This record gives sequence, C-alpha cells and structure tokens, in this order.
Amino acid sequence: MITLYTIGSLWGLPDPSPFVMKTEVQLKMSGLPFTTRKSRPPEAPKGKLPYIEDQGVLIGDSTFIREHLERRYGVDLDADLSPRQRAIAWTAERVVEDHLYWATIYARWGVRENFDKGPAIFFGGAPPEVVEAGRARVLENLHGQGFGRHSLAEVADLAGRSFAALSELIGDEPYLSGAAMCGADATLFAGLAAVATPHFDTPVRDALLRFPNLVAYHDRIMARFYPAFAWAEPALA
Ligand SMILES: N[C@@H](CCC(=O)N[C@@H](CS)C(=O)NCC(=O)O)C(=O)O
Repeated sequence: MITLYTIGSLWGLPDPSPFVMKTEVQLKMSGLPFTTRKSRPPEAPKGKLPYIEDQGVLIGDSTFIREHLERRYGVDLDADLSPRQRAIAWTAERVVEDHLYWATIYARWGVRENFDKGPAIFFGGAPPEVVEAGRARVLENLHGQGFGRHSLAEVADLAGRSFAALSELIGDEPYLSGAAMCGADATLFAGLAAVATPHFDTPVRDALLRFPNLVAYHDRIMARFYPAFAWAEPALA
C-alpha cells in the first residue's frame, strides 16, 4: 500500500500544501489504493512535502512521485493528450508551481496578519524568536526568488497575469485539455485552491476571483475529489 505523507487539513483546504493536494488528486485519479499519514518537512527525504512510501522506498517531490506511479503501475494520467497538449500541460504546471506558488507564499508568509492566522501554526507554540526566525527564512527565500523585492500589489499584478493566461488556456472547457481530466489539472486545481481559500483575504485571491472560468474549474475539481471541502459560501464569487 502506498502512503502519502501530508500536512493535514488546514484553512478550509484538504491540505495547505498545493503540492500535497496535487499528489493526492493524482493518486485518486490513478485508482491505486493509498493511505495518508501526517508528517513535517524535516522528516521528508528532500525536506519538503509531499513524499510517499511505496514498498519500503521513499520518494520525494510531486513530479517524481507521479513519475514513479506511472512507471511502476503503468498509469498514464495524460493518456488522451497529444504531444502538443502535453507540452501545454507541462508549461501550465510550471506557471502554477514556479510562479503562482510564490505569490501564494508571499500572501501567507509576507503579510503579518495572514502569517499570524496561518503559517504560525507550523511552529506549534515555539518561542516568538523561533517563529520569527522561521518566518525570516521563508522571506529570504522569497527575496532570492524575486517576489520578496516587490510590494504585495505588484505580486498580485504578476499573479493576475498568470491567472489570465490560465483562464485563456482553459476557456470554456471543463478541463485543461478538454473533456477529460489530465495530470496537470491536479496541479492547476491545487495551485488555485491554495489561493482561493477564503481563510486568507489577499489581493492575489482577488486577482483569481476576476476569472469566473477559473473559479468554476476550481469548484468542479474540488467537488469531484474533495466534496467535503466544497466551500459553502458562493465559493469564490
Ligand atoms: N518541488 C516540490 C515542492 C514541494 C514544496 O515546496 N513543499 C513545501 C510545502 S508547500 C514544503 O514542504 N516546504 C518546506 C520547506 O521548504 O522547508 C514538489 O513538487 O513536491
């Protein structure tokens, strides 16, 4: 049995980590039996979540986990996709994981109020100086990545450009590549969910809400894979 290591439900989300949600949805899509167990980054083989354990082997990183599932179990989450659609799917995943993710981190960790009602919980009641040092480490990462040099409004502006591009790619289709869900839909959904949770009121979330087709896309996948988490409020209107 595969074990997926997660953070666990927080902030109205199945998991605060978009990478964990992505992998969990991909596991559900694969139809393979799996179980989940809570963990923390220091316990992970690469110091980040998610990771899985499969027959005694630990695999870290959501992309490599997917590759493992596809290779070992003959699963192809992109079976219906043309080479061009696969290229678009990979490109869209990079936008979500290497661009929007950092806007999400900025909104959660960079905004004091959001940090206090959000990531502060990861420090489990540690002394304030430990909490502040942990937050400073993430802010340093944001500085290195580049978003940390911008204002929140500028980051929301950049995120809005990515939402606009994703909105255009999805158009009126239910999923990224049309009627059938592909692997990248799990990534896109998870990245949008991490922004969309009403727990955090941020201009990045506001930028997402300007795209009704992205909101509907998010709601569709949330209802399909996590019906208990379909937000009751006009989800994202
Ligand atoms: N490339 C990795 C990214 C995973 C990742 O960034 N996970 C975050 C949680 S959202 C984490 O564990 N961060 C802990 C840390 O950086 O110390 C993947 O696709 O799995």
